[in-house]
Amino acid sequence: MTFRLDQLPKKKYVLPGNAACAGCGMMIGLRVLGMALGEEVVLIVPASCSSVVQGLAPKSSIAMPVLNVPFASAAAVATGISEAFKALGVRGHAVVWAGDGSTVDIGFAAVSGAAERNSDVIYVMYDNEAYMNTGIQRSGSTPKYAWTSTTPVGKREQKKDVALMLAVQGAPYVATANIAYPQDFYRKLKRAAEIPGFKFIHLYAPCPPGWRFDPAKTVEVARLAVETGVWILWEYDRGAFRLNPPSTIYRDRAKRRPLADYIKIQGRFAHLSDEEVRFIEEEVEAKWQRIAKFLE
Ligand SMILES: Cc1ncc(C[n+]2csc(CCOP(=O)(O)OP(=O)(O)O)c2C)c(N)n1
Ligand code: SF4
Ligand SMILES: [Mg+2]
Repeated sequence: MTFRLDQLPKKKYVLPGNAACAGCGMMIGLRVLGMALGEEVVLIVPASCSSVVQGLAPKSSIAMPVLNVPFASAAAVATGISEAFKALGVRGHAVVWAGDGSTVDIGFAAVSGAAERNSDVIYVMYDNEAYMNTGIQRSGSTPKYAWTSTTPVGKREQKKDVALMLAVQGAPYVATANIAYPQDFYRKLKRAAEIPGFKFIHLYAPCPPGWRFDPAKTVEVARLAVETGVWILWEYDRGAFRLNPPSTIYRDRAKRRPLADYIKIQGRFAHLSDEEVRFIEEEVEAKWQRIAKFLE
């Protein structure tokens, strides 16, 4: 199913005047989530930028029911909400909207547990690649070499591929998405809503202050991640693993833009040597090779 951006629903579920920074990628993603699921959703939000920028009820900037929950509990709370919906005969989706820190680190046991129970939950992890709300600390999802306030000379460890981990665990639907491709994200949310059981969407969401780039360039940075092959759009739909456009093009390394185009635009990578950039390029290729094994 393909459709134009102007064919997406017009109603706004994220209201103006919220406290997000200019150019916040996470808020672009949340707007799309509202368009796709806004009428039938309870959002479960662990501590994060999302829980802060929404403001206080009754003047919250999120026009959807929101349950703000402790850090590690989001997936477990969502299981409870979805079971309550079933018991009461309520039509609706329990949707977790969580950052990378609470998902890949502190809350991962609950996430993996919900996947094991196959709880009827849509879990969206918006990935700004650090603990942004508390001052840009590195998370398990921060990419190697990136500056954060706790990795002043660059992170030394690899980024966790949490989506692939959950696909391997056997969750019925797992996908990656990117805020520069809202139609793709919208379609994936709609698809997730059709499938019973545990669904996980890993959304790439740049953060201008945390990644140190001009807030006007959020969508450009997000698009460059796909065009350089750093971010791969794929979905695993009940056993079928496939790439999604435009990542289908970038499987061919020769078609990718040079990685430097992505690196040079972000201050968090300003300290990298050319050798380190070449090294990351090889790691990007290694990730493609890993994904390719699932496509065979
Ligand atoms: C158990 C616990 N530890 C630490 C905190 C402090 N805290 C609140 S938000 C946050 C950062 C969350 O990072 P992430 O999940 O990536 O979301 P982001 O802020 O990037 O949106 C932290 C560490 C907390 N609220 N609870
Ligand atoms: S710190 Fe980053 S993720 Fe948090 S509100 Fe600002 S731009 Fe958004
Ligand atoms: Mg984060």
